[in-house]
Amino acid sequence: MPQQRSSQPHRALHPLRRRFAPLLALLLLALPDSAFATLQAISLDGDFADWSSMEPAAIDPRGDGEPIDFGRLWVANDQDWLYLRFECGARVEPDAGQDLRLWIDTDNDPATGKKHEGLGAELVWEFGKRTGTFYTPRPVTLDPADLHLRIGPTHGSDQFEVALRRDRRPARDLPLFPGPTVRILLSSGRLGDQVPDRPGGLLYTFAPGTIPIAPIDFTRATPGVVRLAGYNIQHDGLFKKKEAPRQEALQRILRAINADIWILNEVWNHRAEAVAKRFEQLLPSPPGGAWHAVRRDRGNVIVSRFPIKQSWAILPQHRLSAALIDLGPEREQDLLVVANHWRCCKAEDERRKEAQALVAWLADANTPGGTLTLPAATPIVLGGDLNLVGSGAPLRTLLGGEINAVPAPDRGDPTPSNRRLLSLLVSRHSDARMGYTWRKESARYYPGVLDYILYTSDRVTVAKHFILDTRTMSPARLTITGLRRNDTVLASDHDPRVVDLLFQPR
Ligand SMILES: [Ca+2]
Ligand SMILES: [Ca+2]
Ligand SMILES: [Ca+2]
Repeated sequence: MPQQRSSQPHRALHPLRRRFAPLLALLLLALPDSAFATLQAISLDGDFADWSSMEPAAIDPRGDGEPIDFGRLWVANDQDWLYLRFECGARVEPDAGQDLRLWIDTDNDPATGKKHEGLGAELVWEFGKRTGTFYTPRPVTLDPADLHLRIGPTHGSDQFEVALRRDRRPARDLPLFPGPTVRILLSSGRLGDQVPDRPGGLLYTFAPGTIPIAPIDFTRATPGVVRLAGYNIQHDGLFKKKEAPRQEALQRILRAINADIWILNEVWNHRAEAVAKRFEQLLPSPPGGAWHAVRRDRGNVIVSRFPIKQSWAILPQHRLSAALIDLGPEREQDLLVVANHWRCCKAEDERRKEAQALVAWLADANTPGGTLTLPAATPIVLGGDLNLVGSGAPLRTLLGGEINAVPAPDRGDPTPSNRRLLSLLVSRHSDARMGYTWRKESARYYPGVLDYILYTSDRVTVAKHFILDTRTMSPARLTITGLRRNDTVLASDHDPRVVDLLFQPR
């Protein structure tokens, strides 16, 4: 007679987990199966400062799993979203190359759903495959759009924040979250780690209440700011004259933002002069003013209400260029604007090359000699589509390390006190606690931050900043700002980023 087999596959224990098992059992006995409930304003932007005041809901030991070795897990909610943050002990890419799974028993009933570690999970999400299953009880395959699943960052990281929309009905009009209490578990493959490391996962009760989202209004922070916007206009979007609704949407967006300096990506087939002329049509200059534009690579155009003094191509055959902008007699210094549109998708090696070339070029600009030398501590702002999926190493190149330790010309060798570093600007949508600048349903990548702004904080102060996405604006706010719900989608597959900059007066 054949041996009876359990319907639930046996989970093989990692040797390290086996070693920790007795200690874990003791720890778990001491822990009550208490329900956590935390109402918290989380911004889904790949930055974790918004979690810093919270205690973790579960702590898994280090060294009991590989390659993913879970550490702490936090859970929170607001009126619209369930949020998770977790540490995975190793840098992994959210959309590939790992077996990270989220199990949620969404009705807190072990008798329904997919049986796993004491849960009856209605939802199983496989991050690396960007797909999941909803057990209704019939299994239904889901994609990220079915859940409005968001994850950040969307490049390699050793921790992530995830959001799931609470009001989703992923299949057969059944609610994703039918009740107030759920059980949550994260796992990593057959031999991997899990958190919490106990049957039944983490019991979480949605905290009642509402945290209003204060809209960021589009008026300038103060009259003295310089407003800069970065915008990938998708395939020469400004010039698709036959696409009237798109042109109207673009015009409403340009007028709502009303920036002084624009970093445009994907101006493939038009000269800088044509862009300046088009800007005069869409966003006319005041009397006596004029739009200036420069194009020094194959797709980026820098457009400015201020005169452009000089410009450079930074890396031949790549979309990387810079312009020195004269901010007028009332401001002490010129502004160096760097336009970026890094190589897409799998071209990680090319993005590394672009990051290294940019840092080297900035080091040259900040140091006497070489191909160019800027006046000491010239303010620098970088913007554009960095296409940062993959490892995230190119961003780390930009943000730190000796390669970016540039001495001010009059201050000798770099020391920690006189390094010029680039600061990363983390923004949210004007009307939502969301940080993505690109979102295409059912695409190969999760919605994420592809469009960046970085700046030298020693001579520049950021006075206001936001991402414009009309999909996350309320009807009332659309009316106030002169926009329509589908404008950002009609105009481009990317959202514009906006920043108000303050400079030292003369
Ligand atoms: Ca965040
Ligand atoms: Ca662990
Ligand atoms: Ca269940």
